[in-house]
Amino acid sequence: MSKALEGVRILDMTHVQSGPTCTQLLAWFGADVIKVERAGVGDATRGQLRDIPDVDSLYFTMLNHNKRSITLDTKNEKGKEVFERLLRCCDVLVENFAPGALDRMGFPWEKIHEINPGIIYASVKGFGKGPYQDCKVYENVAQCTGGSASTTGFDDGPPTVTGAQIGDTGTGLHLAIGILAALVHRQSTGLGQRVECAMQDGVMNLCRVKFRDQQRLQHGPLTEYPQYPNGEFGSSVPRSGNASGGGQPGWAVKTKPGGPNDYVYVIIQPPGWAHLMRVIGREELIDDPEWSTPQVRLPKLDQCFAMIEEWTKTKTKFEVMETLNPLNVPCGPILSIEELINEEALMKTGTVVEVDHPERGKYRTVGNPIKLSNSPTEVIRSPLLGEHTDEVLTDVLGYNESEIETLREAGAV
Ligand code: CAO
Repeated sequence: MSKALEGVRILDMTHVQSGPTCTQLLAWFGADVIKVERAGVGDATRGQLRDIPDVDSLYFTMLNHNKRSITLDTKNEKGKEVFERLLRCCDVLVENFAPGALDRMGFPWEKIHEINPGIIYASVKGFGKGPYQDCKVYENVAQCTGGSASTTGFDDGPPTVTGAQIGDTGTGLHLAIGILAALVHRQSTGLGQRVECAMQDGVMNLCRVKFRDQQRLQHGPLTEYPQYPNGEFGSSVPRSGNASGGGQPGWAVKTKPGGPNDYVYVIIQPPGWAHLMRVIGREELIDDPEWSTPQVRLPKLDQCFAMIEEWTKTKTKFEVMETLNPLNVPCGPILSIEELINEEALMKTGTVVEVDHPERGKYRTVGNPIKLSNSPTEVIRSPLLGEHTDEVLTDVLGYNESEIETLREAGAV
């Protein structure tokens, strides 16, 4: 079975998390991803947060599956020649260096476009053009500068970053979408183009509903936020705790036996109201004019969820799920990472995968969350540093043995 992106070759100059997320996804779809790393050093994450001495970290292995690794010094004169050859035979260049790094290597976009007019040049940067364009940026900086931190957490607590890596992984996914669009565009024009996604912009896109609420705020309080009706609204969208971001109220309520993740998120929709009240033993509220419509419930959502919690506290989160789901009451148990990584159904779909690595042995990872019916993903272990240098130099770039030796002697590879 052929893969969706078979025949597409990616020159992968990415490191850490945002860029590697993008190229890993493209590799899962079948692209030939050649990761360029500095000899002896490699992607810094190979050595970060190591759990086993001298073995590539899980941080690295889990973001670099299905890639080939070559070591190349792109600042070395001979290395630049190899880099140029790579540019000629690749469809896409992806990088997430600090701003201007490729220009400093001697490869601005104009030169890259001249070398290969068909190549797509895709970058992640912290910020777009503006006062912060030269700044280096990591995940939490993006969460803070993209509107997420100011709207996450509880009203009486500090701005809070979220565990989901919306700055890094989120921007990597945005970039992958841009690359795919540019590949389609190239089919009719023959030309590559620049694809850029700033982490601040990617986070803002994921915070779209908060920009909706900012403008609603000019017309009155945000009635679905926990600050309504008794709290204060300032001039900016406040932190909304566990309130639902949509039009239906929701909250995380406690369940049995009371551990840190024994909670279930329950959403109250008008069609589920009667079922919910019956289940929790408050049938008298079904038609009570003080409770029966969303409008009258809004000012007392805290009481609503307190009543529901009285019932959920007597069940496990899974029992609540089993009871409420058939009644069309949307709910979701708070699942811990431990529960998810051991979930058999997720292993069957390939969303959780076990991978064997020659140096670290078996480990589990999150596989490709996007399933293509004619292009299933096979998760292949990440490459060791420079594992494919000779293979790529020979098979892709056409160097012979003595030429490779010369490159080695010059310190290029
Ligand atoms: N050969 C020769 N030189 C190489 C090389 C190679 N194969 N690969 C990298 N280098 C050089 C770069 O050219 C750069 O040199 P200059 O400083 O002289 O231009 C240098 O190595 C370091 O690159 P860097 O500045 O990108 O790395 P850093 O560790 O200092 O910064 C990061 C890391 C992530 C903050 C920065 O790359 C960045 O802001 N990237 C854009 C935003 C981003 O993706 N952030 C998310 C990272 S995931 O949390």
